[in-house]
Amino acid sequence: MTDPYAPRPEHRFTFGLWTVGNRGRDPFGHETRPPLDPVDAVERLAALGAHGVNFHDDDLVPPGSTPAERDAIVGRFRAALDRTGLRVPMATTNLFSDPVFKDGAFTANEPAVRRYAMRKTLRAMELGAGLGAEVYVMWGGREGVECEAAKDVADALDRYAEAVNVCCAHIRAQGLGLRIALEPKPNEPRGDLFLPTVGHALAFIDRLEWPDMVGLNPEFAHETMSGLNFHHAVAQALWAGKLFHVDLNAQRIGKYDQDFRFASEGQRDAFWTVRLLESSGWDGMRHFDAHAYRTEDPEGVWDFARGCMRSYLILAEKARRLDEDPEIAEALAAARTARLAEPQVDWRDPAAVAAVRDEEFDTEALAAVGYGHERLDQLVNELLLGVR
Ligand SMILES: [Mn+2]
Repeated sequence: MTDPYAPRPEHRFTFGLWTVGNRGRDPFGHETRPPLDPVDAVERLAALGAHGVNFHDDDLVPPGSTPAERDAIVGRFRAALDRTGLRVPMATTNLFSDPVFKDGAFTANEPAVRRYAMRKTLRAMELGAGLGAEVYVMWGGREGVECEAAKDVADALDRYAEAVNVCCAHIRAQGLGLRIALEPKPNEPRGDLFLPTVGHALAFIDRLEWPDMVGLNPEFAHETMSGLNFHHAVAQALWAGKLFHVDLNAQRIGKYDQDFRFASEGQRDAFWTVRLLESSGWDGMRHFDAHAYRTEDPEGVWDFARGCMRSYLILAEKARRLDEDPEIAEALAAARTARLAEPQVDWRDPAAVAAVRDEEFDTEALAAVGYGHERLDQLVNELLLGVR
């Protein structure tokens, strides 16, 4: 019997080298797993049915490599991609591990650090584009502060915008064909990070030189850390035409940045996210920015990777069943769900605006209506719990 939840490349699942290559280090303990060769990561991911692999510059080419070493590493990696058919849809830069970035990268107070961060990013964009990447993710892991006195927020945002504009200018000048996806996060590793949520990042994009080149990479854990609704964040990014990439994982509100296997926590939020992505026809990558528990040996990493993809496919099937369920359809009608899509007043027509100003309403009758959300929500719950 064929496994209905077996991942295939057309499902567009991707993993970062840093995700399956995560060695289990945490702020309190050392690595529990040996290093993973990027070529082994490519082969294992391809065998599992993934579509692609993404990387930070330093994940692939260790810092301090000579140009000859760099070319040898990239050549060997490219050969593994050619052999397996795995793609590199996204690339990014590590602007957080090197101590030089301890006060920020694009928003460091020292101008030479900012220019070094730009240089590192321009070179990483060339590396990624050379391997076929079309999306460039920008996560400002050190763009923030603990000591409020030390950092002027408006200046920091000006410098952040300057750096994004420099990156866009380089993409245009070099014909790299990349779109930039900003990845918001509220905190960790800094006490507070700039561009903390999807909403902040959307507003920031409007102030850039080439706003059409810049969109979002929302991450489940990052919005959830703030107590926000990830499904809503993705929906607003889609509504704005700004969903360029998505980072899927699992997270509980109020905890450290957990980056757990997708849908291992927050199954309902994961379900609504999958339903949204699938029903919207969005054709971007379903990227898992997560890692295996520290308890795992090297084989447990592949259980983790398989689990992310299986859970997505199981939730996608649940979403299809929700849309085909006649009792749920009836409950959706009782909730008047489809009626929210009906525009009421043409604001370009002054007479229509004046008419709504003068309309009479029976608010008692309107208020007396029940919307049946308890029944609807329970039906969805029972579907998710496997008894429908
Ligand atoms: Mn991420």
